[in-house]
Amino acid sequence: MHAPAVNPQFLGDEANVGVSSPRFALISAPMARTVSWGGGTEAGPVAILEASPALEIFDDELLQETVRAGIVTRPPLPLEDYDLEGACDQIKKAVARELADGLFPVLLGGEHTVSGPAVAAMRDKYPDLHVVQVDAHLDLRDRYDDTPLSHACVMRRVNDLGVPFSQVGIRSFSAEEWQLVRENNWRPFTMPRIHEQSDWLEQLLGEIRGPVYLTIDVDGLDPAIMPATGTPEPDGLSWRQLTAMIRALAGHEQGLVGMDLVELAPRPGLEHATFTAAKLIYRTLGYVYSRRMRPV
Ligand SMILES: [Mn+2]
Repeated sequence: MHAPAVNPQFLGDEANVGVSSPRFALISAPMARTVSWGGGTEAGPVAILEASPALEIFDDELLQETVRAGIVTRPPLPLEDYDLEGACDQIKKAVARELADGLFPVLLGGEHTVSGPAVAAMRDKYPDLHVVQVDAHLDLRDRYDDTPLSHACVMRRVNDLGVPFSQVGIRSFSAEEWQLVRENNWRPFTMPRIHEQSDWLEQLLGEIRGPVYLTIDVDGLDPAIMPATGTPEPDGLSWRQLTAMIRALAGHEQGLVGMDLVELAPRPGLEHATFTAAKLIYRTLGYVYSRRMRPV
């Protein structure tokens, strides 16, 4: 199977604003090889792109047309031509290409595995990179289903790279993962912590020194608004909690330098979830484009 002749574009025809040097590049990585349960994440990128023309290009919070920054959509990466390692290498190269051209990469998964090679490319350009992971899960297993490249291991691989990270929205993990957290004195922003500590966002900003790569596993959001994912865990982040966090990150010191959104598994009847993912991406790009806002 090869990519269809016509690839949908983020925001459809409204993305064609004639900007000579666009700011943002969307890269589709429809990988779903190590999925535990549910499945369907390979359909995430095209579903987001196809839903996106329904967005208002005038952002209702930022009161700006973020599309004027220039948003280009690349053809989907031909990952089916490669084994798992080779596919990860293609993702790393694709992200590195955008960075070399001065664009802000926006990677669309696919399963969470795709974030590992993206972070590797980002770290090559930004040695003091900090990863902020939005997720229900720690994803700190060393191996899962006999592979170190499982979606359930992605933050362990980020840790192997020596990149510091903060984890937000956490509410599902194994005993071994929690032991690793305790041994390293990591302090993930679990949902109980977020509910109990009203200054959690200031605490998060306080851990961040360098530019931020944001990886959003959509299961970090509450399944009431984001049911279309493989493992929908109750008691997740609200839209307001998540967008307030991203707004603060974008306005903090060196801000955001790249992002991904992963683990969307579109389902018939749950089109609002796909639309929510598309709006979350557009809102995040809006925060990056407009650094006028104050953090927190
Ligand atoms: Mn997850």
